[in-house]
Amino acid sequence: MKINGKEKDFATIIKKKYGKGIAKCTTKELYDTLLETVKELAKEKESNEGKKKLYYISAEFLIGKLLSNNLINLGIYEEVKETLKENGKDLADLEEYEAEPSLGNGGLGRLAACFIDSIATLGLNGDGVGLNYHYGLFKQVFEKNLQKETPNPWITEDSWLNKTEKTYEVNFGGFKVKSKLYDIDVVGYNNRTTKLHLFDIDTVDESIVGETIDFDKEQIEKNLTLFLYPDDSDDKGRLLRVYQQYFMVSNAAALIIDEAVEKGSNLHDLADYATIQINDTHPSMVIPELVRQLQEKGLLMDEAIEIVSKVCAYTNHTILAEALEKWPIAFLDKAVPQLMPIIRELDNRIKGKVKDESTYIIKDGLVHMAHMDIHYGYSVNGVAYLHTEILKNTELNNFYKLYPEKFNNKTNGITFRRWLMECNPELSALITELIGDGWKKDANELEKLGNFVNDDDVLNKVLDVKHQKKVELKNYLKATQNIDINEDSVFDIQVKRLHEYKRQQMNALYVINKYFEIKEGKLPKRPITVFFGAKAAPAYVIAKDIIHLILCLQQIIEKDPKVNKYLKVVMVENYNVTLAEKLIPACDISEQISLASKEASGTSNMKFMLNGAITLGTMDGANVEIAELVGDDNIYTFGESSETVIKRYEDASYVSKDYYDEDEDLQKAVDFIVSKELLKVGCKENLERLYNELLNKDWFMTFPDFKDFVETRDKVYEDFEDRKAWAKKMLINISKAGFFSSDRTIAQYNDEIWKLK
Ligand code: Z57
Repeated sequence: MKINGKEKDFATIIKKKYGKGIAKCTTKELYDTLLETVKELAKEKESNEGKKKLYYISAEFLIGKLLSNNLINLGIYEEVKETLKENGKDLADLEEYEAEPSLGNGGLGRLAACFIDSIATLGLNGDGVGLNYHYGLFKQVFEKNLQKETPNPWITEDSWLNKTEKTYEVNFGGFKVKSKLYDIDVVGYNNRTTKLHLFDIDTVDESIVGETIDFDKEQIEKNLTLFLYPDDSDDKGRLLRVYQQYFMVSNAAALIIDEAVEKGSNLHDLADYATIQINDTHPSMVIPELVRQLQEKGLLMDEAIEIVSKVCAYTNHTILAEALEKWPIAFLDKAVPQLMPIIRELDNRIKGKVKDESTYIIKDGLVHMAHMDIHYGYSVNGVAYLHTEILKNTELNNFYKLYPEKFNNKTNGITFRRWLMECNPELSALITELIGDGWKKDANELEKLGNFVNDDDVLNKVLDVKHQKKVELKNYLKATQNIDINEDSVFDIQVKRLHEYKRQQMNALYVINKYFEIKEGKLPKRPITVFFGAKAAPAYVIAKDIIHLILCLQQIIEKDPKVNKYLKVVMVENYNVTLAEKLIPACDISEQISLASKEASGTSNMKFMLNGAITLGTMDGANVEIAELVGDDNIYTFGESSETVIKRYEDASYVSKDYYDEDEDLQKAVDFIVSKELLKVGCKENLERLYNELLNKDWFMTFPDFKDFVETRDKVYEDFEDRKAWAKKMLINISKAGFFSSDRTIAQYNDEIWKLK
């Protein structure tokens, strides 16, 4: 590898630094040195310095561990791995040593991370802007079959953060703070870099955090960037969150103005220098804040608003009402009083010209952030075809009627560097052996794999790779969580945040049903391992009850000698990006079972498909596009359509009890939640609450889909036994995954929204 133009090898660097060979070094010494080396290499790479720049502002960037990812993108992964191996060291140990920065909750945060990887790789002039949370998302531990949350520090002395000199003053109601900017260099797979800008303040006090994640929420100076708000698609709204969001966007706006002026902007032409992508409503206050800062620089209100409307674009990631932020005026008056007059002005302008009151920004004492985004942004996009259609025709129809030209779709994508090359080098090597390595730069080339669907030798190799990844997962879970797995069982996996609309509870009902079948002597042809991985928001009671149910089932089935040979439930602890990278390549069946219309896109569905898992899913989110691409023979879909579901909500006609009364199997499964057996290992309060919730409400309609789910899933297990036919399905899924590269998504954002050179 080259550093500052000179050829240097890792062994020489180590020798110089520690006066000994690689073989004699500790993991920490090796890790620290590689970190430093990668940082230096990243600095040498060029970034795009074009006139117009994209600022992707997001409250979350779930970047995951960076060492191996950076080695791959720098093109020195193999070299480093080999050198370590020659000296009796394993790169995997260094990977384990690295702390995972959990600066995101789930899909939305991971999407932002994939996007900056693709922005760097495509060589676009674009940066990420967010917050440097000291603890990120909580660490999940299980105790007595319940989720406990503990703090998860990730910033070590030598981290990926580079301290910069940038600092801004940010005013809150009654006090002000000084920001500090930390940058992470994002290395593209193309000799290019870009930056992730994470703002922080010096006064944050980690010592106010104890064993739990509770802390004094009053002392803003001490806690502003301490934690990532741990909710996902279920925003309960809190004052601290408003402080965080304003801190983020006020810094972002100042940075944007600074950088534009530095390049020669007179601010009247700011739209030629900057475009902002607002990731969900969390950064929406950037609209009034940018207006405010432009006024401070001497621009008049009219012009400031006009400029901001040419700069800001909004992405919607959900139709769940509780995730569309609406802040009480009182909150904003207290935290950011300087913004309220501007927000009122923005709202009055709409009230002066738009009749449809449902689109107003301020209603009943609440500020509707998404409404502000749509009126004052130049683009509104959804994240999958179906999602965008639902926005246009239902959820945001009143806005669509006002501004049809603003609405567009950008189906999500994932970076194949992390989600194939890094997590599955074996499959990557097989693909390259078959079609060359052009797919690494152009994911559409994966289509060429279609030529091998009748090649028995290739199909066997595909199965071999899958088996190897299953063995690797088995060994990893044994070593890290002391879990025993049968690698010859079918690996059926549902990993994602715990939310009722994602319907982990329906998956659990299936497990109960299977448990009964086995007890009655109806044995599956092959043992089944059902994996779950999920964190629940700490305040989301029912979500935690569902975790409780799954952990109790795990225990009961484990202890049942009649059943445990055929069925196993594994709820992995602390599901995160690192675990995703181990679970996904090992998966046979990808559970994507959200209630149709509710999952905006999903992105794990894409990662699973790319790694040769077959989807069992509803016609929701990006599953619809997966089905379209692979065809009916290569995906298993079930359940009611989004139209049916939407109608059912509209006429409020759903009564869960009716389904319960009709279906004996369902009844048995639901009743088991509060059976003697379960109450022996679980908590009465939690289990009864969950039981009642399902019986009396079942808001996400698991009962109507239950029968179809059971039948379809049983069919999947049956088909799995024809190994050749199954391998063919796997290969077709991999060959059709190219569309879901985030390089494609980002190219579309650029062509149709940002228009960067
Ligand atoms: C989040 O992870 C998503 C949406 C939200 O509004 C919030 Br808050 C968090 C997810 C969606 O649920 C997924 O369906 C989608 O794939 C992902 O965002 C990325 O677009």
